[in-house]
Amino acid sequence: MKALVTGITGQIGSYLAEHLIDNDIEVHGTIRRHSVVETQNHRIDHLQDKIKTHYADLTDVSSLEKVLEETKPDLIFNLGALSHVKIGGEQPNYCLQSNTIGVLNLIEAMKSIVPKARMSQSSSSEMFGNSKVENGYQNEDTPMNPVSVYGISKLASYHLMKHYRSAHNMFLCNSICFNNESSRRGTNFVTNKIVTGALSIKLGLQDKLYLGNLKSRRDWSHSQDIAEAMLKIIKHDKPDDFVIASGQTRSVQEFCHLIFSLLGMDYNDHVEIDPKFYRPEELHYLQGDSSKARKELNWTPKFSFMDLVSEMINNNKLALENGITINTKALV
Ligand code: G4F
Repeated sequence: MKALVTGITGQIGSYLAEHLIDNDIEVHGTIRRHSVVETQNHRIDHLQDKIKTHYADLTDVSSLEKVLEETKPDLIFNLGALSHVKIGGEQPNYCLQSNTIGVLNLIEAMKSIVPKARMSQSSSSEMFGNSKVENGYQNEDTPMNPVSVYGISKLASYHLMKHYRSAHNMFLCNSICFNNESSRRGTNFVTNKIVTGALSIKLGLQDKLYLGNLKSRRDWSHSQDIAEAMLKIIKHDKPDDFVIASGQTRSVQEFCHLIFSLLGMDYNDHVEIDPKFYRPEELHYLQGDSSKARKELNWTPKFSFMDLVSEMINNNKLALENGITINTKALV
């Protein structure tokens, strides 16, 4: 069996590649041209002799057709995207091009070249926006009312998947992923910005950490658990949509308090609010109900929240102590 992973250099992509290899699946991944070639593959460097990478871009149909012709995959995982919500608002046209038109390009290329293949789209809990949540949880039936260009781009591609599935009888599934983190997370996402910021303060490398809205709540899982769910979703006996989440919600403030406390500090002494990190419109509350995936796919997360936090602290601490440069002053 052969898989093609777009976005293989990203956080989930790298865990998914490892998981596919462990399941004896041949792994191909697409990478884009990047001006800083030295670091672009750092999450998959350890896999270079086990996977094959191809240059392609979701916004370039001919490159997608070429890679599908060359690899003829059985499974396609679309993880490629502009994945940062705030940057999506700063580059709205590109966000829609890559996250929506890119998905359309991939589905159309798949329809003509490998129509019997299966595809999983990385859909996002950002699609829910601030829709009313009756019992405190978002599930597959919760109304979707996005509050960001990124959320809108993901909702449109979610519907493209559903439409082509029913109109053209294709095996297309949506993995509706809630926030997921690890020590491989970019430091411009809030969890790793806090962990690397707090560690740098502890090691005397900086004094303050500047953040935006501390009140918003997120449902944070480990990305490795999300990657494992994606394989179960695509291997299921029918194409369907599944929420993948821990089921626990915490505020950014609670996350800050925990990380600084674990490092023997009080976040009030170091964290300052900078309005430039606020979103134009905030998604306030996420807590996912993944009972459908747990029941139908027998999926359960392996990592507890504290496992996740410990891994993030320990691996980043090791990196900083070994002089590995980590950008702890993220711009977003
Ligand atoms: O870590 P974040 O940037 O993640 P966000 O926006 O929830 O998006 C992530 O999860 C989505 C799934 O729900 C994915 F689709 C998406 O690709 C991505 O992985 O921000 C989390 C929260 C927000 O409420 C933000 O306003 O943290 C708040 N925050 C407060 N200060 C900050 C900061 N976020 C960032 N990035 N930087 C700050 O300084």
